[in-house]
Amino acid sequence: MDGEPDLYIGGTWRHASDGGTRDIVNPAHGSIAGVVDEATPEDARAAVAAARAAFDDGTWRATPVTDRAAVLDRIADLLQRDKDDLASLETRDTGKTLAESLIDIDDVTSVFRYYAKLIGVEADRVVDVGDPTVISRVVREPIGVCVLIAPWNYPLLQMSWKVAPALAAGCTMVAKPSEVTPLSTIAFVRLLAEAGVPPGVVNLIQGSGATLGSALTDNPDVDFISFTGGLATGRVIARTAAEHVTKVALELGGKNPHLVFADIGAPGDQDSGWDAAVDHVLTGVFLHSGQVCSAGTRLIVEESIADDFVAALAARAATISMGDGFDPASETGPLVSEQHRDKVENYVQLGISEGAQLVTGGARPDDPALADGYFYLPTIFDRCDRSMKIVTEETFGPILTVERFTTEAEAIALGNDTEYGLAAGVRTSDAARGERVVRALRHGTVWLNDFGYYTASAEWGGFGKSGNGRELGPSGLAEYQELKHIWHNTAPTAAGWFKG
Ligand code: TXE
Repeated sequence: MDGEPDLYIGGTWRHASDGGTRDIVNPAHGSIAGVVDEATPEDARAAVAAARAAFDDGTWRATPVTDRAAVLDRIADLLQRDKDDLASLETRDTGKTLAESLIDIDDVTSVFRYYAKLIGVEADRVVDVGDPTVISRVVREPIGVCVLIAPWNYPLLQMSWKVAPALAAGCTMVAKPSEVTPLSTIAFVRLLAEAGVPPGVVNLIQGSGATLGSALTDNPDVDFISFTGGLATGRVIARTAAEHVTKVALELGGKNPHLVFADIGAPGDQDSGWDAAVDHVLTGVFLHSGQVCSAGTRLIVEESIADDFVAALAARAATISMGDGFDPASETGPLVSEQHRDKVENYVQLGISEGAQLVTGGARPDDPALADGYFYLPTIFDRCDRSMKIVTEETFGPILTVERFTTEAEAIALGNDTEYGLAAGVRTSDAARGERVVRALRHGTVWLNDFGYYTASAEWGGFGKSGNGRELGPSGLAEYQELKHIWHNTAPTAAGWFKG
């Protein structure tokens, strides 16, 4: 960045082969946050070739598991050593609050620690084939060369969910952060050699997905593609990869329902779940200005409490403090780019024209201090229904839609009535109902009386068009492994099938 080479190919930092660069924008001010090299398709192909050569050379996959785990632990140590710098880069690049960026770096660290431990306790499976002279076992081997494509909302976090298990499994890889937010990933890759990752194992390119995409995904040297991003891009990647029968894992966002039952109590009741429910619905949709794949963007609330609940939410939404992520008073930052704010504004106009009732927001803030950034007010639409695109399409902005129900069955049907299936929330004080509803919802993560939390040791991923495959947990490692059945006959005799 800023004169330093930003492409890391075969263990060497390089500029783009045609000298191209890209300005990176700080969305809180519309100012330039840095200038980075912009790879060409030839650079991307060189990165894949370097990862292929490093995999075929076999050094990393032959490194004992305990040594690989030690490298992952060292990466975690270095992440903590550089936590403040990495978090600052993330805030400059994405606009999110520094408090959130610091949490992100802790979460990134946990992912490396988790896979360092898991790889150490994974065991091969011994299979009894009924013949004492045969040793039969199923072993795990690295899948090979991985292409890791990450989005802009949680740049380093999403990349770490891919890099950590890929390294643990013994794979080699090409990482491509979003061209909108590459800064933290560049700094992170600089730590890897220091931690002991050999040259060629992790390669880094940056630039436009549209330009580099086919060099990365239409490439017979690639064994696995892990992608997090939008549905449209995910479809293109899946189609392209099919040509080479390359395995693909996709995390494509969601349109996540948050179901609130009237039994949560009432405002002011002693020990009522009301305040917690209002707070979690608010946080679930407006954290990071709604730029979260699991944001609870659809409030599905029981009719008898709907008016009061929406009024309580709107009152709190209007007090959310927006600003530069470095200002400790800011509770949320801007949208990531001017282009993305245009998209969100178009959705708000669409919601109005579809007949949804605008309760609060629906505009840019009028604070002149925010005029150069890409800020947008927390927005709530009431009286929504399933015919509206604002209810069915992912807006990825600070927009909450409200639908109402009268029966449990209706709430479940609404919660499942989406082409996505990433995450859902349920609020109820009735434990039996809670269990019934969470089992009936077709989503990859369901929170009961909570919202938004995850852990490195539990799987993350979606049903339906939210994608396929899982990140985190044991399955997040298995994505980067092939299974091999080894049949070893220790006392060979003739098969005896053919008589001649
Ligand atoms: O995503 P893209 P965009 C959703 C959200 C958002 C929409 C579009 O609704 O408004 O997607 O966002 C790379 N081959 N999510 O356009 O294009 C790209 O360079 C290979 C949900 O920013 O999917 C970047 O690194 N790669 C989401 C990454 O794909 C390609 C988070 C994601 O960009 C490519 C972000 C191609 N042909 C947006 N085209 C989530 N699941 O959390 C682009 N890329």
